[in-house]
Formats: sequence, C-alpha cells, structure tokens
Amino acid sequence: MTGDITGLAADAIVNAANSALMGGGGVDGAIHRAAGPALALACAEIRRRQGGCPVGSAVLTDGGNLPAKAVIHTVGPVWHGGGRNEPELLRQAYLSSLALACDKRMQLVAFPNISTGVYGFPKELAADIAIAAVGEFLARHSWPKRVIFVCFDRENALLYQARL
Ligand code: AR6
Repeated sequence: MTGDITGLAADAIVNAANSALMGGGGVDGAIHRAAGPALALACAEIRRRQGGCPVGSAVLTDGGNLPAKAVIHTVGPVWHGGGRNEPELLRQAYLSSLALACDKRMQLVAFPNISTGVYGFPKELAADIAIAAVGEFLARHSWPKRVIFVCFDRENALLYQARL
C-alpha cells in the first residue's frame, strides 16, 4: 500500500533506524514524532543495555502513542556502490525484523522501504530484495500471518505495484 506508515494499526510497524537508535529524518523522524517521547526513552534504554543496533539486526519497543502496538527498529545498510555487502545486509534487516515478529507471534507487520531514502540504496534492487526476503521467511514460519509494504514515495509505489 501507499501512504504514511505511522497511521497503521499493525501489531508492529518497522522503523528504518540508524545504529545508534537516535532518531533522525525520514520515516524514523515520522515514527518518533507520532509515537511521542516514550519511544526515544525506550531506544535509550536499549542503547544502555546493548550499545545500539548493528546494521542488519533489529530491536523491539512499544509503540507509544502510535496506533501500532510495537515498533521493530532495524538498520539497513548505507549504499556505497554495492561492494560492501549491502544487498545481504538489507536482506538481513528484513529477516531480523521478521524473526522478532515471529518470536512474538504477531499477526500483522508493516515495512517501509528500508534504506531507499537517506541511505541511498537503489530502489529497484531494494524492492527485489525486500520481496524475496519476506517471501522466503513467510514460507518457512507461521508468524507473522501478514506483511504489508508501505510505499511513501511514488517511485517505490510503482516498483512494488509492478512486482506484487
Ligand atoms: N511512512 C512510510 N515511509 C516513509 C515515511 C513514512 N512516514 N517517510 C519516509 N518514508 P529513510 P533510510 C520512506 O530516509 O534510507 C533516518 O534519518 C521513504 O520514502 O526514512 O533507511 C534514520 O535515522 C523511503 O522510501 O530511511 C537513518 O539515519 C523509506 O521510507 C536513516 O534515515 C526509507 O527512507 C535511514 O535511512
């Protein structure tokens, strides 16, 4: 679907965060604004406990004031031209997020187009990786039951429309 992920009443929405979990622009900024200060506090607690969130991994917090019950914060790779394992790291960001959702037996999880904004990952390749990773995971696990790709910009919306 297209639109703003912060309005979705899912079991979890996924945040395209940074490793420091410090909030930022793009979808991360939008999620923190909509969730309220409790989200930054929860991220600070994770930082204190484990020092942040490495690229390709994911952590879970409550949803604060969001309609979503929880936020899965994952960190996609910065695109450096493709020679730094970026495709596999992006795949891992999707799989790590889904593993948390599976662990919590979530029904519905929504993803933004991770890494395709500030981090500069080519959108076409990112769409292929995202769809393949989610398909692979859902084929092998019982949860989540449903995954939504939320496309915010027109280019991603057209790419996902053509593929799904
Ligand atoms: N709902 C859904 N998708 C959105 C929204 C929204 N409200 N706003 C933007 N997008 P980006 P990244 C889309 O830059 O590339 C942050 O500063 C946007 O169109 O948010 O992974 C973090 O703190 C794009 O397709 O994330 C990190 O430092 C997608 O979200 C860094 O940016 C991802 O764009 C992460 O960069």
